[in-house]
Amino acid sequence: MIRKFRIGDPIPTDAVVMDIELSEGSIPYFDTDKEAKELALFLEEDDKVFGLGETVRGINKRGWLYVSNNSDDPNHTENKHSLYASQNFLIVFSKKKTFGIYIDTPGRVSFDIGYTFHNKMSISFEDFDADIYVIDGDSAEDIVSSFRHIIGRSYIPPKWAFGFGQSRWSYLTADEVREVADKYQAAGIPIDMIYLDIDYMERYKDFTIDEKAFPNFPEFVKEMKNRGIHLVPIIDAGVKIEDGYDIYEEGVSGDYFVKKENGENLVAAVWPGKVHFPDFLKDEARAWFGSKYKILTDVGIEGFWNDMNEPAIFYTEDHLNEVFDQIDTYKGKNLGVREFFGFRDLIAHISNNEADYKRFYHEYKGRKIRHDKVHNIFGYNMTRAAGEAFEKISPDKRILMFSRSSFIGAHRYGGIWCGDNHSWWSHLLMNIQEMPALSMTGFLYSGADIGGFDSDVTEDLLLRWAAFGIFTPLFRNHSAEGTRRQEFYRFENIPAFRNIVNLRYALVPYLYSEYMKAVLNDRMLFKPLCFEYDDDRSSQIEDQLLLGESLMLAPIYTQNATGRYVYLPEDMKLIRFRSFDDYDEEIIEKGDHYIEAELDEILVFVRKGHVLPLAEPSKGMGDVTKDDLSYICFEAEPSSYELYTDDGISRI
Ligand code: MIG
Repeated sequence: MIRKFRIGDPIPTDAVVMDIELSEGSIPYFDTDKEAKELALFLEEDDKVFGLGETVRGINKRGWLYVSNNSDDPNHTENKHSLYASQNFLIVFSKKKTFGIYIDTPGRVSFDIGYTFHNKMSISFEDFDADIYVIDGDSAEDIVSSFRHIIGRSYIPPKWAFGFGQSRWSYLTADEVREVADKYQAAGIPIDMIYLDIDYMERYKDFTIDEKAFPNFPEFVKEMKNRGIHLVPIIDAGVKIEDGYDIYEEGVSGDYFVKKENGENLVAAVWPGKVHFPDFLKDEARAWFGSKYKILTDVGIEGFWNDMNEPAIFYTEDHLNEVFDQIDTYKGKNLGVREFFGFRDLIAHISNNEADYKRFYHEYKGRKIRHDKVHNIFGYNMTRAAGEAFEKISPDKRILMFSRSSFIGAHRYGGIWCGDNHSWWSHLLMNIQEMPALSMTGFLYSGADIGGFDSDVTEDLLLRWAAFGIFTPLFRNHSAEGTRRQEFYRFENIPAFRNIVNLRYALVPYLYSEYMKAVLNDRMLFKPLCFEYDDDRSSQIEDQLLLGESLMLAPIYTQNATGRYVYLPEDMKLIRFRSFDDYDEEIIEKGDHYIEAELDEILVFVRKGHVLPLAEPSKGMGDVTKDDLSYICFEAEPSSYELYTDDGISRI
């Protein structure tokens, strides 16, 4: 049962696609405090809280303060309150009561979940204007299904996007990209995608190609496709200000950019230098920007990733001028310590500055609205621009799309990747912990940068991370310019990487089938254990997940570990894969076990009464067929598994 309540006069977000009548009366479960702009809930000792999508910290969100305020923050440490997403759906979970709540507002919301007071959850608002959906149901997953039903069906990528993708910020030329393809193919590691980061563009201008570094791009796209590799270019939110650059000129003449109070286009700076931001909230601007993706689809591109769409701002012209004026007042002075810190902070806070988000306006549904009031739906509407355009540009075929910034609603148009993580063991754990919350909020085609984006990776971390990454729909190895190179073929134990990636391809029939069933039936792909098992221990497990109907995962995420403790809520069949066709099966009893796993072994637990279909891996997704499946079963018949298949490319 879903009840909808309204506080104040909310700005619509288009997150919910179903019309639900407003309920009268007060919001159940919570105390509404208008003065404090707060909804408060007493938390019982054993209440757990799940959800909120992409955030820091564990699967159970209790004990921290999360703020929905989409931020380009490349340090996802535990002390942070905001990442790139605002996915305001959560479930309060206990034996006595379990219910869901969705807070629909494009503005800032804080979720103090037992942070200030252990037994209090407080949801507080900058502006007390929101639609609140309270969702009851028989089980946690039931509640998720009801929620997912009202926000509309999750995005469906082309099936080839379930292959492996290699990426790096700093593939500077077509030859460098060719070399990556050559080396993967020489190493016998299947690969389906190579991602193009900002370096493919002419001076970082959206929808352009650097002709010197990537000569005859259409031919290059074809050449790679003939080798079974899709090139997937990045698109950034900012449009370079440059006379003669058609996208910029069209944006100006069409009046498609965000404006300052005085009506001038905002001047900000990102990778291209000075840019204007398209007003993705304005229908015409969204349609215009979306139509530009055709420039690349026309040359054979079939997938994109949208970046910098919080939006990230290195600086605005106006703020920079203010900073310089302020610096002048410090110059030549004997600075006291406080003044010095003030001076230092002034410089440190130039990028993604709070005040800058109040300097510009959108034209949204016929109203002029200051950016900070709708900040969290900016990236969503960039992804929507692409998604809406793809329906016209490519009415028959699916196009791959995922974004950095997100808001519920964007899940209908694309997936997300979890942004600039680090090559840290703790971020492998974070990747594991983010997946169920992303399933809850509808972002099914998602994953994190395998191996970590920033910092230098090590071979053991990359092996363990890949051994988890093969289970996430988006399976992409991506890293930052300046860090240790981390393509799999660069390491000593190439056979281990080959076996891991091969296993991914062997798993595709299962992964795709479970993915599609989750999309079509509004189900979760990744689940916390306690969504299926009602014992107390299951509700406390923070490092094991259920994946689809058949599998439990217990990834190893600590350095130098040759095994880990695994909790089994029931008997399961452990499959120890050394490669897709070299594995042992062992039935493990319910309870706690220390399970060994060498660096080149991958563990999968098959649940009782369930089936894992496996394919022969291949050189790439082009060859993965539904013929010749083998089945690993635990007290089940192969025929009891409902395998979803389709042509993998037609829109449905
Ligand atoms: O300011 O395009 O999260 O994946 O490699 C950095 C360069 C901009 C941030 C993205 C990352 C990408 C990088 N981008």
